[in-house]
Amino acid sequence: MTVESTAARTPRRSAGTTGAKSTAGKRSTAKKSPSGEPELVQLLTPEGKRVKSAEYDRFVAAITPDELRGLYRDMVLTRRFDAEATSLQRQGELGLWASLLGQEAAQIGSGRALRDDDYVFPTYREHGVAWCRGVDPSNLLGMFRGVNNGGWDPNSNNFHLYTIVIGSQTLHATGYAMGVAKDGADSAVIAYFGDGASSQGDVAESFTFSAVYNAPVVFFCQNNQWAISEPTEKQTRVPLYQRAQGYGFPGVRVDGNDVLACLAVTKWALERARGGEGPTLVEAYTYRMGAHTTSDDPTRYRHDDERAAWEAKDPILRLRRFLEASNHADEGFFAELEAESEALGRRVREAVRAMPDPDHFALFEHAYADGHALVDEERAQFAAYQASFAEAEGDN
Ligand SMILES: Cc1ncc(C[n+]2csc(CCOP(=O)(O)OP(=O)(O)O)c2C)c(N)n1
Ligand SMILES: [Mg+2]
Repeated sequence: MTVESTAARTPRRSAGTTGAKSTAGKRSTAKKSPSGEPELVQLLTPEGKRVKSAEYDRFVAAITPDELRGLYRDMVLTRRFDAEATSLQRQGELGLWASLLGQEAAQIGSGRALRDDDYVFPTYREHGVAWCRGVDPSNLLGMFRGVNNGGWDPNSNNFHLYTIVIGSQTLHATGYAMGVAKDGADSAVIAYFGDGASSQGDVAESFTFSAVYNAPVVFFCQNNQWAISEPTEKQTRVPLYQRAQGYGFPGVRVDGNDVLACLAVTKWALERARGGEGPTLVEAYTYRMGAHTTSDDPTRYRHDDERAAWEAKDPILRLRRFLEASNHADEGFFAELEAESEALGRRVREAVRAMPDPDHFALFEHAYADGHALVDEERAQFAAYQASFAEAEGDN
């Protein structure tokens, strides 16, 4: 059961980790702590300290201060855009918005690991990945305003349209990756999905097919602890990354609030895909700081202290601490970025307000190439409905 807007559950006190004890097998790449709980791959602590990793350091060893500032800029601008979109919904300019607040590191780290010729299959929350792919943020808002069915050409940026049917894009990604392999290309495919989606049959099927066909696909699960009102422990009895083992490919849990770790782990998984080693499951352990969407009220099913605990692990704050401590960024950098953020907010606001309303009857176009009797009937019904307003106005 999930609840959006009409929840009546008792709020849960703590997200904790997933319910059952770890039973990881030998193919899992995450180490175990002495308590037996799985450890996250982490390169930056919440305090902004760099931690060494024998396995993953090589993927970020050559990163320059400029690139580190770039990751910070990506996260700040994505958060600013996201906040603007939430405000626009509250002002009635959008019908709905699904905020990524708290998930910036998972999305920017994995998004920046990709090459231009890789292909991305997102859910409806991947605004940070869209940013990395060069999709104009304003274009993400058309669908949420109800004026178009997508807003960008998927093939211009190798970034598929947002998918709201939970988990289905993992199948699209798997099929696409099987095609990439048949073409003999060395590009890779990445499919984003959530902890809730991991319960879908589509995801299980895509794991089976990608493993058996050795498809060059990375399954990037953002475990943000919630599927609307359902906590992760209602989705699984083992940590999600361990699911991969049963399908015959590796799974790893990464600190989803650590942009460096997400970058490194995704690069590793993409390298495997390109090298013909097949799929990888990356579980980015993170937190949905906001509501599921603007139609949801999370105070009905979770306590504020849970959010407060995750605020201490904020992905942007920890990179800022690292940049400051290592003298990679000064006050001038942060001030300029603040101004750039505000300019982005203004630009997006103006772009949304200027979006033209579509022709109402466009809704019926392209449903079938050669038309269909049912669509004709629905079009006629809709025309009568529209005409009823004109009559009502005439009566007054
Ligand atoms: C097949 C299907 N079932 C149900 C829904 C309704 N629904 C929309 S979002 C959502 C929860 C998804 O949770 P998760 O996969 O964890 O992603 P998150 O929203 O947390 O990013 C559900 C059940 C849907 N869109 N598609
Ligand atoms: Mg979720």
